Amino acid sequence: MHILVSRIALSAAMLLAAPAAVLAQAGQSEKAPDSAQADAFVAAAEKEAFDYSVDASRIMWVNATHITDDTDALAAQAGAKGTEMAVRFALEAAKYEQVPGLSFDTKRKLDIMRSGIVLPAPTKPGAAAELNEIATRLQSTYGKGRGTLDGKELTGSDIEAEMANLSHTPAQFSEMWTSWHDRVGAPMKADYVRLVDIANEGAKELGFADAGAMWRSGYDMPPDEFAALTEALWQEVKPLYDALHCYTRTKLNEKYGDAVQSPTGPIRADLLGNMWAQEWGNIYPIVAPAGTGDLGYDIGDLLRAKGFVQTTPQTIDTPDTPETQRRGYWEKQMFRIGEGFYSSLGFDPLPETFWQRTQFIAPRDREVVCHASAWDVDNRDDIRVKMCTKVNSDDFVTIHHELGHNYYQRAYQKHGYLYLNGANDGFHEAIGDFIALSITPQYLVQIGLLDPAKVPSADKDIGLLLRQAMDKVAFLPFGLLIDRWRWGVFDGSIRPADYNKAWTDMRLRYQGIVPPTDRPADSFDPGAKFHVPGNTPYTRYFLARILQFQFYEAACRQAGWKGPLHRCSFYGNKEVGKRLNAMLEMGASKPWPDALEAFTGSRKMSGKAMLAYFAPLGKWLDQQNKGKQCGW
Ligand code: X8Z
Ligand code: ZN
Repeated sequence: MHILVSRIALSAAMLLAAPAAVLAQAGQSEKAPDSAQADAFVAAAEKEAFDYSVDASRIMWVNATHITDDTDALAAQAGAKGTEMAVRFALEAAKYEQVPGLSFDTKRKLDIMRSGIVLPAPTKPGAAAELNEIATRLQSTYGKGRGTLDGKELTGSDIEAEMANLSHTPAQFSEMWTSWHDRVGAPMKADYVRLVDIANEGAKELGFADAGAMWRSGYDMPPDEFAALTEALWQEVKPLYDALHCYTRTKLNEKYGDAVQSPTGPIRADLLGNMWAQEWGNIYPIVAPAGTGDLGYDIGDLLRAKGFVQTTPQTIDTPDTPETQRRGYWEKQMFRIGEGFYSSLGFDPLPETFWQRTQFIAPRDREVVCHASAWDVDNRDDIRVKMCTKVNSDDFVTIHHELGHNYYQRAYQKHGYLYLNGANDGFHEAIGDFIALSITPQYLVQIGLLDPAKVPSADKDIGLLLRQAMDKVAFLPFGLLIDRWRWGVFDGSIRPADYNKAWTDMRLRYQGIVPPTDRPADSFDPGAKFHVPGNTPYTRYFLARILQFQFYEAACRQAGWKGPLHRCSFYGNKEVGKRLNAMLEMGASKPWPDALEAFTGSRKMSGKAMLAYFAPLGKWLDQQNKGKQCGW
């Protein structure tokens, strides 16, 4: 999580190193500060933040890959130092904002300092420390979380994989879903309530209405306009989601019967192949179109057929173990395939340290945060991933996602600290996903995973699109609602007594899903999703779902692709790589519409590319749904 961890900790924490000399100068001088002083403040702040971030990233890495009380204490301490630094910078930056004659970059960097803190704390003594102790405890609690299947405990990454295993019964899905939400989420509630109070107090001191308003202010437009933009994008794509929901509900009803899944109303959340019902691709076999639905391959099966073997706790290394039988060997090879895609576009190979320092699989002997993240530890070349990889299709895609973060980080490394970021956070999340849209059957043939005779014929197009839509389209309302809930929590319209009810209500309103079991009023189901205890803003993933199709459509146009959009792969296209790199290199140095224009020619985020990609499926779904009462 550089992005997740470092950048969060960093933006909160790191931003902050205001050089004492500069501050004294600004504060003591009789005259109002001038633009040269503003420049000096920014330069000194960037240096202090940069140095802090390297130390802090190392501490956060050790904590996330080796959770103990001691590493929690160290991480909380480092986080507190960073929060204090970031708040100090934000307050100082405000003093320079009105100075006449500021350069574009100084003004932009002052803005970033003012609003780029995920969890601000008030300046009163002890507040940053308490906030960071809570934030660390929440993240580690999630990392150590367990659910059960048939009464036996499973880790987070194991239970996530089991939710995708269609041989389980509805009762087993319900047990996994309920145990995970009860055991992981519920104990976090008191900490979360306190965290919200402190962060809001911090946001107010910095001149924001609440912490949610700060989150909405990082998009080169007023926060209200940003909220309206997300709503407009959602309305654009919602009809496609509604059609997919309707069709999927019919198929689940056919498979499980009325007693498990009613043919009308909401869908049971635990039947969709994913703990959070955020992506539904794993139940593709249940919804596949009759006759032409069998795509003939699953990426996990293809990997296994090529000899990729998933590491298990029973996999033992000894000095004599051949390399291909060592723990993590095959998972590492999956990353080699991902690297190969980026290399084919002309990006340099990953550094040797990537292969030495990445956590490829869950260690056997200690607790870790398994949720995948990409890190840039030294803001230079020490890029790595932390993942508990499994040999399956989801993780094959996630590897491309994480590597997208790492290549982005490397592309913008020449900038000053405050520009070491995506054009906006949605861009950072979209890069690897857009690359992964190129994992077409033909691409799988090119890299030797799929037999050329098995490439699905044109009559399988609807199946291919449906398989993608189950992941991409199904995600949209989930991508929106996590922060809609947190925005409400931060602005006080959702009170602690109603946290869970408001969450369940929003899951119903946006996604049309219901929990498999009644939820006690004091449960805390949001805590069972990593990004809530991990304090990672989530609207970025909603934006990324939209943006990745804009990037993909542009890349396929650049590549001169003439066939159906979803069959396009720009693997090996150096021209696309060059143009992509031009956007990535910009980092956060320009407003995001400039970056979007550099690669796509457009300055607007729009659902049109996504709708164009899925257009044939949209028509087909409407036919399937004829005569059905859609909605819930
Ligand atoms: O958290 C992630 C990445 C790390 S930035 C694995 N994603 C979201 C999630 O898992 O909820 C990628 C898709 C959405
Ligand atoms: Zn990501």
